[in-house]
Amino acid sequence: MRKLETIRSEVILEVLKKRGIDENYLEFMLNAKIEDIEDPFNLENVELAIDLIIKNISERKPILIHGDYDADGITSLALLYRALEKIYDKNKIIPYIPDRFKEGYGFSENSIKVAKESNSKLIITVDCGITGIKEVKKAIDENINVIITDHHEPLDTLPKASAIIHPKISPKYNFKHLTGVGVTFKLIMALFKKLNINTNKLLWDLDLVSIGTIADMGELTYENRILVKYGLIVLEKSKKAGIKAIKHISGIKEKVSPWHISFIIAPRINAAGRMSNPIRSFELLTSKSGKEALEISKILNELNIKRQYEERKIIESVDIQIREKLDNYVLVLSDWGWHEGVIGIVASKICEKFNRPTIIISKLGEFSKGSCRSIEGFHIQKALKELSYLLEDFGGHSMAAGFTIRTENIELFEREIEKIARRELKDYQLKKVFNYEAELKPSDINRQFVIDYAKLSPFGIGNEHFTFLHRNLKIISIEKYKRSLEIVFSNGKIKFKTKIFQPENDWLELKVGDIVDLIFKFTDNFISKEGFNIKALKFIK
Ligand SMILES: [Mn+2]
Repeated sequence: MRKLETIRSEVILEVLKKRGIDENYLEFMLNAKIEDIEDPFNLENVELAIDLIIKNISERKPILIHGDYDADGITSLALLYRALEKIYDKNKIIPYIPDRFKEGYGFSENSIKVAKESNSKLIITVDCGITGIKEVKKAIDENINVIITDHHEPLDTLPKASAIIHPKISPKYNFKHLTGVGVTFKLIMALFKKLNINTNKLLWDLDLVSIGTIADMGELTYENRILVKYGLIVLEKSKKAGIKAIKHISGIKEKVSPWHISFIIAPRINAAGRMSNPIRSFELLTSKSGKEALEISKILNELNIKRQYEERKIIESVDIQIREKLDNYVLVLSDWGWHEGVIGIVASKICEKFNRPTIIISKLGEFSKGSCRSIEGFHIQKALKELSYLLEDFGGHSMAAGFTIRTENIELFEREIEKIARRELKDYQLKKVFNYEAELKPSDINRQFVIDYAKLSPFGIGNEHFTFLHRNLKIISIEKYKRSLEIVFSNGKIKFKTKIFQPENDWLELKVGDIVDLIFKFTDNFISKEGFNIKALKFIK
């Protein structure tokens, strides 16, 4: 029998208890293995789907695989392509990613044209399609079968596809929070099992699953926790030319953590779809050539720099609009000339900073595009659904969504969504609070603490880093940079280093020698030679 991991650090057990994590789930967190993921055949319609795939393969028909332009959609597509390539002629697998600017999000009608031209009789969507009622009908009219695999919120009516694979419409499937790439992974697993192919081979593609899951903000609980945990190990050792190249070009030498995915890898993969053609990122993740992969990585790096520039341009110009609207529950900000490819990231930054639902609308002409990010307690996709009479189309989840709107409707939309938010949210939910989960005392900090805390990784959504209060920390150094501050605290025994981006005035007034009580979180690479790396949230002097 295998030895079970446990947690012995008292202060860590205290926080876990507060979070409502019982013994069973803790045991799962610490000990679950890849064998413990759910049976893919519990997904509704999966048999139908794989029979159809096998039929098309045995008839030697081309298959069009339809992805999406974000990191989840691109990793999903690369994953499916890599799997099909193992069992089928790769010239017969036709990858398709819609153009964000011309076609927008979702199952694209244009893909049906491409399928027809290539004589494909089957389209498989990944990370999209659940709202593609019209498009599926069109495909059927053209005698093309459609398999939809998706994880976005289903509407009341589902498309009449040959098979829809979606955890939320699968009563037997327990875990509802797979992202697009997770659903794709399960479809492939089922397919390989059916064909009696060893599914262990597929585990080497979990690096893609971890990238898509974290980039798409999938919660890192249950099955996602296992997929990401193993995926991070694969990322470390990945033999994929594309993964090696992107790590090389962005200078990642250390252990890869969720932070690296969120802030380094995924932004580069996303940059292609935001600023240019997303197919480049797909090519990167399916490339067999180190030279080609390095060239693509360089291009992605440049596109990422361009993306940062466009983003900063909006953030700097939007400041006055925000100040005028700070009494609102929802921040609806709109203007001409905002780059459509970056409005989602801008929305998430502003949402995070002001702690309220944020909608950024880029006015384009007769129609405009909006991107939304929300906070706990306000289901943004449901709010859009309520206002669908004002929208041309919309889709998404509780915390993030997107839509197209007639430019003349923006004002009315802003008034109406504000009303919904005032009905759904209470005033206090808009206030940023820095509650800590436990007080960390110098006596709590020892080897056991460090070992136990690391066992709980990967941290992220659904498994947040712990928030601690540490009293009487002395500031031993302060470095000022253009956009950030670096402060090192000490409790006499160990040092705590933090970076503060765009620090508010109170932080700038701190001096070396000051003694403060500090509320902070640990960071992904929380341990270093000098001590702990933390994210300081608030101090009390
Ligand atoms: Mn997705």
